[in-house]
Amino acid sequence: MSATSPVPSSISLTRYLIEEQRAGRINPDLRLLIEVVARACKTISIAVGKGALGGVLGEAGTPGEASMNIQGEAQKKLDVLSNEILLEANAWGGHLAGLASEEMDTSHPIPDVYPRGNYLLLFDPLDGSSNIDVNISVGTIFSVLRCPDGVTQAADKDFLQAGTEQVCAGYTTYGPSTMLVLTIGNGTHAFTLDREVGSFVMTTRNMTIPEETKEFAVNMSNQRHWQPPMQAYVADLLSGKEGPRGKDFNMRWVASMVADVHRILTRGGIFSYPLDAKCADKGGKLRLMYEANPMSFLVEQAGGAASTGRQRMLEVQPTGLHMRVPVFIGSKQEVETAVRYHREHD
Ligand code: AHM
Ligand code: MG
Repeated sequence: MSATSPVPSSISLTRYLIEEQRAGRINPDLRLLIEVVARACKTISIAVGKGALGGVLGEAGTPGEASMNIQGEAQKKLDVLSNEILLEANAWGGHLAGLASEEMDTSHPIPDVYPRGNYLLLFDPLDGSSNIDVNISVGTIFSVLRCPDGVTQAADKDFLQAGTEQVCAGYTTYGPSTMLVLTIGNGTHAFTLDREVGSFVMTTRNMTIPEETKEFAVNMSNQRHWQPPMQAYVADLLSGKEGPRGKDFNMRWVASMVADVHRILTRGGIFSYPLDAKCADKGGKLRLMYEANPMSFLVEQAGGAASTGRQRMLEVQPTGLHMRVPVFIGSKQEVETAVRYHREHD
């Protein structure tokens, strides 16, 4: 059972942020930044929720010629729309020195007409977008860094900071309910969107991931492409009670990282996207700066762990905005076990 604590009375995201500001844990600019991202996520939630009625399903671009992002992936209309919503919402507030997104080749400057601030915002505007057209949960992931001193208009190199430098991270999951899960380095907290009132309300303070688990998440169809450590690790998971792990494991795979990590933050588990023969030349499938790092910060703040299999995720030094990494994230003891297999089966 998860040791998460229920919230006694209704605390809106705004109230939570004001209280954190009064306690000296965030400043007004970071508070504004989080409020603006949350507002943009509400707009994305409305677009996602309209589904086919909103005319936003399917691929972007012209028929027969899909629009591609820098990753070489076909963009969905909702990928493009969500990216525009986040860019537009964040450009004018004066809290940012630059933005970067999964959907854009290079970082995005703040237009000259607007003041600039001290923060850098990175996001995956709509993660799991292969699930959009089949009405399965998708989400927005974001990470906030400080802009290096003296820089007012950030360039790509200014974003290349290890995950330990994040001052805030979060995601919104657009599922049966829309939830925002947030950390400013003082625990991980969940807020549920009250659709009638239009505000996020805290529903779990201090999410806590059980240290042990009997549940793993991986795309098993890649098994034949995995490297020896992952082969050995999953073989032992699958061997159940009779095997060296001494217990039966269950498996779940939504193929939306946000949904899979949300389940793990709620009831424990391990999420993995290892190196495999298909993605080894790129370094992995998932992106460090706006997928793995924010999720790792959230999971560590909830008592879990996150690793590449060989290094603590938050200590990886990024070499590019779209750098990819192998990912093992979730219940502490299980992540440590996966890391041990990497040491022992190299
Ligand atoms: P995306 O950002 O292009 O949506 O890709 C990331 C997604 C993750 O949400 C998910 O864990 C993974 O890709 C699923 O990959 P696969 O389809 O290989 O199982
Ligand atoms: Mg993604």
